[in-house]
Amino acid sequence: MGEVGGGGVTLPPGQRAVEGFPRFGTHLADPPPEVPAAPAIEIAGAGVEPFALPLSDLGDLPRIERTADFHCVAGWSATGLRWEGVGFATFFRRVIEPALAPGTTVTHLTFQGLDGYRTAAALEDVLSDDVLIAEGLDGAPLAPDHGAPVRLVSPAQYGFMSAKHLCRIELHTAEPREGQHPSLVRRVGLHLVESHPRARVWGEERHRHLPPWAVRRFYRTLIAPIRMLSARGSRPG
Ligand SMILES: Nc1nc2c(c(=O)[nH]1)N[C@H]1C(S)=C(S)[C@@H](COP(=O)(O)O)O[C@H]1N2
Ligand SMILES: [Mo]
Repeated sequence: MGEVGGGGVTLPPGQRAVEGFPRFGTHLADPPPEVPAAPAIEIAGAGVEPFALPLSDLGDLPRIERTADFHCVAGWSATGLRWEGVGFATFFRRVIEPALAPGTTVTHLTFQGLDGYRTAAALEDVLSDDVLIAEGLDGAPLAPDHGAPVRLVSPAQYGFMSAKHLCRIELHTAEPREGQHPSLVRRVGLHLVESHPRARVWGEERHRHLPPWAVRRFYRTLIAPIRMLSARGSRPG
């Protein structure tokens, strides 16, 4: 079972609680991307004519709040984060599904950030009740470091599924296979840590091919350098 973290919180297996919520990611020291004047989420891919939903229209959808821990696959967990935004299932039913050509069976979605980051999730995993398109964290608008203007948050999956600076969602009828970053160097690096397609934290689905014990120690060695680099590009605002 999981470890008991600092606040007495039970964490998933192989996770350790950290103080606060560090900025962390394959963006490394790159500063957070500029938010466009009229930000939107583009929807494209299987069964849809591409379209864009202005973020200002998110306000028409019901708002929810979820308090959850956040688990990075490298082994750190931030505890007790209070997210606020639109449930992803609501977004899917109200925005995406009505635009789908009849007979299209979406199985996977790619989430893309303004920094070019991409990650693919199984539809059933992100339709879970705790998955949000988050606009707020702990009572304030989402800071640039944590994914402004909006990000995906899927607390039951490792953090790499929770794409920050969300600007595009692609629909697929089978699992897409691609790296998570436009830069070749970072893609090769990411290939070594080839992520699990489901990434569910309670099943410790860290790596696509290797068992969790084989990667835990190696992943831990990545925490300090990535955390240091990410902090260097930080713009908390
Ligand atoms: N756009 C974008 N989203 C991203 C990343 C990134 O580099 N760019 N890194 C992922 C990883 S590996 C983690 S652990 C979390 C970290 O979120 P945080 O920086 O808010 O702590 O964001 C995920 N989403
Ligand atoms: Mo991560």
